[in-house]
Amino acid sequence: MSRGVTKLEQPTRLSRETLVSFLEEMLLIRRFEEKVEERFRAGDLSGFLHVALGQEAVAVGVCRTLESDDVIASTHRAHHHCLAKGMTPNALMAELYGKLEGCSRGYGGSMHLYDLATGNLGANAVVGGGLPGIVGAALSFQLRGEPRIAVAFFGDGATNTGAFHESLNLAQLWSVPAVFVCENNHYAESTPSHQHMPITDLSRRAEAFGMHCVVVDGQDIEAVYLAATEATAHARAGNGPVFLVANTYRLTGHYVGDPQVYRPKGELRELRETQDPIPRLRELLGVDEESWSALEADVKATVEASVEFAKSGTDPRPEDALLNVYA
Ligand SMILES: Cc1ncc(C[n+]2csc(CCOP(=O)(O)OP(=O)(O)O)c2C)c(N)n1
Repeated sequence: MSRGVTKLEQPTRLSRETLVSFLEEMLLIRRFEEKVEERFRAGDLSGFLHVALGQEAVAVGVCRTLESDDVIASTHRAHHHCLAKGMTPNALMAELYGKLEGCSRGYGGSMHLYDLATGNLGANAVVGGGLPGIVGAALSFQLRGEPRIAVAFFGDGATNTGAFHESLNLAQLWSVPAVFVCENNHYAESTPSHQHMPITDLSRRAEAFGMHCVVVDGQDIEAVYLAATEATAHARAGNGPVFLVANTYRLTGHYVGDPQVYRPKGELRELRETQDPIPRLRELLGVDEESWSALEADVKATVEASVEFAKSGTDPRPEDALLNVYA
């Protein structure tokens, strides 16, 4: 697979205004997650954290094609999806700080982020765990005759789970309005995809079910947006589910603190130089230093404000620890 950044020669198909707004949103997610890493290393945050540096274009490109009452389900690597679907940085940061003001009232943390108000059915620590619920949500939209769609995000590793195959099978059989977005970052934890699956072309996973499939360069946000527009329109029009494969790269470890000894020497540096969706879009738009600094300042202010909001939040009471525990 080619890793070179090909300079986009065709004129952009989206307006400059739209692309600038994509750039702003991706930068906010990037700086937010870098801040999360920083606060985790400083000992402010507990738990286990997975960030999605490098994968922002998939989350933003797909979520921008959704309506507010469409729903998503995410994975253990969920911050970018949550922000792109409309969760506020304050609600997310407060959750990571374990505060009542967090999206899951401080009971969930990074892998259990829920926000029904923005159509977020939740992050999920179980690999492949979000897919069955998305089929159920899509089935309910179909049965009620609602023009809504349900979108599952998951990694390449998840395509090896039984839940993935069962979900795609039923989704196609029942022709539900679902889009399955595979963020193929070429690794499952420390295992490169060629060591965990016998095929390289992930679109073939969809062939087994006769499902419509779209494959896209996940580092090119304009391409992601256009591919997602096609995929979501297909599902919304009642033509059945779609498997959307976004080929992307994780420009960091599997988890915060991962020494990444499993990567070939030089891989990370090369990927950061050639596969970062943010400089790629900045270059396409020709954003000058002055505009970039202003953008950075805006984003920084939002991220810092979220940290202040989270720090001054309310700690859950120890006596409420078993609230909402049913089993
Ligand atoms: C059912 C299940 N099996 C194993 C794990 C341990 N685990 C956590 S993340 C991960 C890798 C997932 O890889 P992928 O789906 O490609 O997502 P990525 O981490 O690349 O975003 C594994 C195996 C788990 N959480 N759930």
